[in-house]
Amino acid sequence: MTLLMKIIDLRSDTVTVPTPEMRRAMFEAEVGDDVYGEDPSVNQLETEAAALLGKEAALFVPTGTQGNQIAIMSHTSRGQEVIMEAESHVFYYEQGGIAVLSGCQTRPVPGVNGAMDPDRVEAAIRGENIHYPVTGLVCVENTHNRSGGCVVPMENLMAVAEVAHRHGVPVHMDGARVFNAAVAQGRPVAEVVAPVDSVMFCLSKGLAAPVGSMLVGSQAFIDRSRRARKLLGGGMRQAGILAAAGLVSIRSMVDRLAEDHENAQTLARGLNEIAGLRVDLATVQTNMIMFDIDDARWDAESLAGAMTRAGVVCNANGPRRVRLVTHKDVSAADVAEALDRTAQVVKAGPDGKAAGYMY
Ligand code: TLP
Repeated sequence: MTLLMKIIDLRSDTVTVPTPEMRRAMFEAEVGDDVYGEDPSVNQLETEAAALLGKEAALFVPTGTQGNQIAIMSHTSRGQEVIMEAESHVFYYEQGGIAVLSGCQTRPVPGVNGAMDPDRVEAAIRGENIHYPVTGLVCVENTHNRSGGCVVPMENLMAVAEVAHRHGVPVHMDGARVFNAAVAQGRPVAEVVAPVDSVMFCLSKGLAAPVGSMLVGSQAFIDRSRRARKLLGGGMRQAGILAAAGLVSIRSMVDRLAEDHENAQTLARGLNEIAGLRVDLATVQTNMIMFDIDDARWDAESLAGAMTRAGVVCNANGPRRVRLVTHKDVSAADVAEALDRTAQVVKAGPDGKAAGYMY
């Protein structure tokens, strides 16, 4: 007899698969050629996304990375400097796209749980001097991935945006998970993004659409962004097939993010009780957990590998740090099972065999 082990995939909320409602909407989607502006489903998604975020216009883009890079291209000119948090996705995970695509240089400012000190942002903004590059943009990230999904506090966002705007510098938000930030704070998403000029948010993460992100901002910004998207080869044709799922995401997948946040709390508390693992519970604010490994027998790669072989699929996020992400395809029962398996794996050690599990 073969016993099949359930795989609990906690690598990212990007692994969520579309809901039956999304698949139906995709099957039935009205479509047209979106490069001609004739796809009704894409147009509907862009209209609803702009309204939901309280901005003038929106653009459907294939990925979050492309959305961020288009935003930077649209806000800046070559040779300018872009200020961003030192652990942010645009700085850390986008292959230096800012230099390659926008011809700009980066000015990382260290943050605390993703929040930059507004005074340090102000100090980093260039003054008038013929030797200096011009500061073209400030980027913020909310929620902040590398701090474990922390919410950037509203007062901090407002203070950073106020400083930038006072110096005539626009602000872009990498809001890949901005709906998690909104739900965690119990605020409408429009309020969370009100201080910034443009926002990228992902449909394909916790909101569970198969593909796609949105870029939102002023009409003039979106007009420039539409040209930049075409330049990057991101002008899609009958993209309404994808936008139809995105519409389900923004209409009906937002409120349930609270469940992912509850599951993350349970997971974090459970992990903290496993000898040798440590979670800073104050940083568990949305759907991510970073845990640190104190047990000297393990490093992050070996433990993430052993957990993965035990069906708790996860990634290392540093030499002794592992990241886990909850999402709609992980239930409360899965969380309990993941904790049980993880406890067994850690206890058994890298050379041991945890009873019942193949690794
Ligand atoms: N993040 C992915 C990986 O790239 C790390 C993940 O699994 O978390 N901004 C933020 C804050 C992100 O976390 C991500 C994806 C992106 C942008 C890029 O989105 P995609 O993957 O759609 O290009």
